[in-house]
Amino acid sequence: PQVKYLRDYRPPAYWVDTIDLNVELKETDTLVRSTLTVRRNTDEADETTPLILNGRNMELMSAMLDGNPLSEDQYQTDAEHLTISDVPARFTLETTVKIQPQQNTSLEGLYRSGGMFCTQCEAEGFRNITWFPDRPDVMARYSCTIVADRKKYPILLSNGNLTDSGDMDDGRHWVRWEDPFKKPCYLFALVAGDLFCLEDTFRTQSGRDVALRIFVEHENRDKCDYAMQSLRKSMKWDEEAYGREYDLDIYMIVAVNDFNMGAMENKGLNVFNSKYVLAKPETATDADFWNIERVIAHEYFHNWTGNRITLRNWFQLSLKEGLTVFRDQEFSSDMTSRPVKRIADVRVLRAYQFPEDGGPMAHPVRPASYIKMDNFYTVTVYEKGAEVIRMIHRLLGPEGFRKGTDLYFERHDGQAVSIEEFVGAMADANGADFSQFMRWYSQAGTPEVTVKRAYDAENRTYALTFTQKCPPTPDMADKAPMHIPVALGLLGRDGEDMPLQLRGESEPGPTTRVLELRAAEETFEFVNVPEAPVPSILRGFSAPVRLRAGYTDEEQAFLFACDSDEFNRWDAGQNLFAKVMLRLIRDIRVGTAPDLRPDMIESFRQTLRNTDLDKSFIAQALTLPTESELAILMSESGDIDPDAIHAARHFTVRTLAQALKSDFEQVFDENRDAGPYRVEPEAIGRRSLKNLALGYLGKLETPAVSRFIAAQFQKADNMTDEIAALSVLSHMDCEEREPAIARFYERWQSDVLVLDKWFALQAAARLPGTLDKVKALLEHPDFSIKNPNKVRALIGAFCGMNPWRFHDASGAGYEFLADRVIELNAINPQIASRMVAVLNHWKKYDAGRQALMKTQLERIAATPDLSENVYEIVSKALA
Ligand code: B3K
Ligand code: ZN
Repeated sequence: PQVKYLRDYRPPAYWVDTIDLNVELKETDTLVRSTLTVRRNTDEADETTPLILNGRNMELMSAMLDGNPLSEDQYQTDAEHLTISDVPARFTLETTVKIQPQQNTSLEGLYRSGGMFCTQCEAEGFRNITWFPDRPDVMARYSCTIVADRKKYPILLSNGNLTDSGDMDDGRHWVRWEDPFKKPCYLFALVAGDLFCLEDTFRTQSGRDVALRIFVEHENRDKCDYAMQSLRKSMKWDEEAYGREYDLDIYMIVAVNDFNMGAMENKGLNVFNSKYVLAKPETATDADFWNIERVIAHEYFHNWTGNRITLRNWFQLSLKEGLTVFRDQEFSSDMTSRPVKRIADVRVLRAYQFPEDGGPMAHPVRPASYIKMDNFYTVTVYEKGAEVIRMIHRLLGPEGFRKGTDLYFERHDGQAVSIEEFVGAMADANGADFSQFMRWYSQAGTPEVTVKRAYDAENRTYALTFTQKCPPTPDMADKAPMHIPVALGLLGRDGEDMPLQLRGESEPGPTTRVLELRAAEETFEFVNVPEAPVPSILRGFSAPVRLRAGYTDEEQAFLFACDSDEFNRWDAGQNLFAKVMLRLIRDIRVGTAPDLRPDMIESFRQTLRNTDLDKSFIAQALTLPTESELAILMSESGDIDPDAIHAARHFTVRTLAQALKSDFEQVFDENRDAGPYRVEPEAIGRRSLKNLALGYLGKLETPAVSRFIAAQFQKADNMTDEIAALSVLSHMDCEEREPAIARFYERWQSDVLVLDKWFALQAAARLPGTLDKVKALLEHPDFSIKNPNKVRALIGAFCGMNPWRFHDASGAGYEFLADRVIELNAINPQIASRMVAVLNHWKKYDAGRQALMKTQLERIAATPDLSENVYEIVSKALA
């Protein structure tokens, strides 16, 4: 497999100005005729430069240059390219190919999902549809005529505006779409099917009416309202927050069941995994609703950050993804609760991105090389990319940031650009210098920031000395210091923020200051500090770093009780709980009886019963670090021990449940839903807290408790409560468990999305015998290995969310995963490579588990016809 390097990038030799497609959809062979107008890029090429087009899995039926059939000696084809050697400076090229979408299980290019046809072209799927320079810097104007059976496919969609349509006398019909905006081919889309359409309109700030259409299978017609509402909110928010107005007269969203990712921002025609569209209270949880709003917004925001301004090459992916994630995070914060959203995002970053940054797949936010681009749609490019944008936002302030985006849109609309153009606009609009800051884009690894504190009572000064160090990663040994914004406050003994005055300043400033670290070691000195403070460092998680502040338990408990910064307040609690559990892990491993200190139980209780705090916040604060999060912490100082981690966490939860039983019962009662189900922050907060209490109570595992939980399950009138109760039961060895699982299936067997929850919950169960159950479920008639949601629900949940059972010392979990990866490799390489990545961290376990994981990685590596996707992950893991 060939490695592609950023440093090798050259602009294309030929531009394509227009492409006209004619797609004849049939049950077997689909015919695609494409007419390109091509123009030589004279900066890069001369008359000796051949035209090279990408294509694969297609049969070339004919090719004509300026209307003349190409003879055999004028062109060459191999498995991936069509090369035409002698071409004029401008010409038209017409090719006709035959493709087989009904056999396309990779879900890349044109494929079938149930009764419909749909496409997924990002990153390099367009080359499965027709011959084309499949790279994002070639931007063309598209027109597309779709021809298909009228009965089976009454709805025929592509990008842009519908300009013409007609009937044929053989029962087929045709529709013509034209997209007035030029775009790279990864934004092309086509959909054909028999679909229900929910319609609405949106009036833009300049007074234009945009038709909004959501297309779903007829049976889902009652599950589109929330998605529509989310779309309208997103459109309004982008006008208000960024001054960005929608540009076409129509915006379409199509929900499909078979989809590799969450959704795709194709111009004017988003294609969505149905999971991020379909919802009603009986079938979707609070988390589902929140995700729908977020993903709808994300894809909508791409219209400006991704589509109008697109990428020069795939290395720049974070230019659109990091920025668009930042935008959707801000949108969600405005729609819900800012601190709770921030906590949820940082949880994801630490649980997935930090390990990625410390493992074999570590790569900078702008990767320098790749084998298969699909492997780089990562938490680093997306979530760390968003953190980098957030730091720019922090350094410039909201107004400076907005000046920067205004300039970016003004300068680069209609262009394919690089990250330099974005940061350049930020710098120019504000007269700022981001040259050192650019290292965030080129250096992988999570920087470690250590803080030393010194209070001088006599001079009333307080000095903080920061040192930063970025660990080596497989791609780079030595790292230069980064430009790190550290938001900071100082708490007095009374728990209040102190006024902050740095040495050299004439008067105190605001109580949260942003210190900018630039050197490997730096000291900041505060003056007029009346007493030794407790510092609250990295407020709001102002930089994606690991902080080593050397807090005592008492200081952490103090911050957990008093910090005015809610993020740091939550973080102090998590750090304290994690520290306590890491000590328990040590005790368990050496055979000491574990014990929980009464002051920890008391501090937990005070937060649980605190009526001044937002309920969603309390639920986040009292959700203990997960087994996976503890594994990450444990790996920082030795081998991960999944058994001891499970035992310590189980002990902690159970001890809290025993000690605070009546508190949990009371919290449960006080937070029952008063009226009908509503997706509103206050109601969501009550449900989160109520179900948190239920989860703790479940750990008591008495017959009375299991009866109580089963009763909650029976009574639930919404999916949030129903699944919460069932998932508590799923971990319990009680007589109510099986009947509840069976009843859930009977009730929901016709709803594929709800069944995903049913599969996932059984796979995540901590009971012994779970692996056998998972294997049996592979044979269940509602399971299909060809459907990515089902794979994620059953295989993903077992291997990713059930670390104790997956890492069973027998190695049975590893063998199971490898079997599935080998099976998936032949069906859907993108999904196979996502699944195999669970084994990336094999070197962090004990020698026995390491050997077992390595054996399976080697078995996968030796599989014949290994896809580039899986090869890249496995070879890096084994290196
Ligand atoms: N841009 C798409 C991701 C495409 C994935 C290609 N393998 C979704 C998004 O980030 O909006
Ligand atoms: Zn995106």
